[in-house]
Amino acid sequence: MTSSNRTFPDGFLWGSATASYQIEGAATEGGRGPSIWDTFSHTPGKVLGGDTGDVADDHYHRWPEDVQHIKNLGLHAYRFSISWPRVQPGGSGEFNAEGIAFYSNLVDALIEAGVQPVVTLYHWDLPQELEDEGGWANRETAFRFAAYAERMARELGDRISVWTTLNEPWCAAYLGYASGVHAPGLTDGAKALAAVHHLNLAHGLAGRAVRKVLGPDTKISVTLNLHVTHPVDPSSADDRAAVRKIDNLGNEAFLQPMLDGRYPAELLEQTAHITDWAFVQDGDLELINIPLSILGVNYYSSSRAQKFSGIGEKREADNHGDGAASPWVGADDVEFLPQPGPYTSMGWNIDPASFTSLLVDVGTRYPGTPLMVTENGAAFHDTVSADGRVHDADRVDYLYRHLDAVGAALDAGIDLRGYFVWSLLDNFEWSFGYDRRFGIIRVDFQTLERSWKDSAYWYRTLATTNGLPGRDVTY
Ligand code: GBH
Repeated sequence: MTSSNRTFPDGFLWGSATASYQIEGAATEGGRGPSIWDTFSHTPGKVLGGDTGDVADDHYHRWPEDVQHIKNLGLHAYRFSISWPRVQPGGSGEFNAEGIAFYSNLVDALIEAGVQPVVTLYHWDLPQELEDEGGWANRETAFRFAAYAERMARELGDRISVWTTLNEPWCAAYLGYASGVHAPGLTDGAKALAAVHHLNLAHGLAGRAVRKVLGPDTKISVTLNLHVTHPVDPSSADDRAAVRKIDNLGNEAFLQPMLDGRYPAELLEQTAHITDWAFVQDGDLELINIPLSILGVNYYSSSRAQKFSGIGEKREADNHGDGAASPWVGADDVEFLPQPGPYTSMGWNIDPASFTSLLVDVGTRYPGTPLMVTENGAAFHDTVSADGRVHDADRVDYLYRHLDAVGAALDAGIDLRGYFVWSLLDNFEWSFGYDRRFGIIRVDFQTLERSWKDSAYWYRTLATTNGLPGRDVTY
């Protein structure tokens, strides 16, 4: 087998990632309550092909097999999320012992297999009862979230290696409440900005609650999908101003409150015609600005923006179709131009160089906060070959190029502790249903059988040797 010369530091954490609604299924079993994604996916027209997470990968029943796959892949860590409505069906009050036992058993099995559990407390499946009271646009949700986090800390305790409060609050706020392509499907910019703040508050309150139970050294993280947006014309002040607006909404709205204890004045100014930000109360920023043990970064693609001219789109190319509202609240004078490609089957531009610059930029800006790549990966139109296997050379190539980009950030001196491939399994890809496959393990959605793609064998070599394998290998 050929290999590149790139090796990773000793102790670099190799993992894979999933999320509860995308893999578990068993939506009405074991005392689970409904989440906003059950409601959304069962609303006609919201998800491609009418797909729902009712069965998904049936991980709720097949988790022992999935833990075996994780072990056989040689992974050191597994990032999964807890379904809040499975452990607390209404989002407040009564907890559900059966749901808690499911995660407790999973955690025990992972540890038994030598795999560190990395938990995400919120990967978008809000209990529907909380949405009925306003969801993330309602301040109270942040306090409910902290109570749920505290209970999980008591139940799972020191068995958890890293506690991640939120996955991609950008998506939860803007895709859920502004563009409406994610649950709960609202298109209200003011609510989306309130959701931004209440998610930030939820992060701070939950991190504090977990540390109150398990001690101040407990590893708390958050996962952000940081946006790399390039100006169409870097020499144009207008285009650079357009990119700053996107950076403020996409990155600074989370980084600055969480890591610096403030909202940028520019963000408040550029959205003043949407909201007065009165939902930010005295003391909130102190509550949000907790010490972060690790900053999780998800990266898939980059974008290109300029001052609005009428030739571009108000949102990035993401195959959601024309006419969807923009997630970029108040940025009416900004437009996105298509990237040059090549693309994944999500229509996302493949741009590993922007991954390096993102990691170097954020790592340089917050030198005291170690980074972890909590998601990176690609959907392609996998085909099953005559030998019954998926020879996904395109995914191997994507992973190779992005891991080389991670290596370049390490070479630049960035404190980067690990990498989690998205995803362990093909799964429910949100508004695209089962049509887009991100797994390194194929799932046959008829039989629910799992089978390793070439990328899984490739990733096992990486995880077990700590060296980047070449791409020109067949398995
Ligand atoms: C992650 O989201 C999720 O954490 C994970 O659950 C999901 O399965 C995975 O990635 C693959 O999608 O055109 O305005 O929508 C990534 C979400 C995708 C959000 C690209 C921003 C482009 C902006 N990101 N998207 S827009």
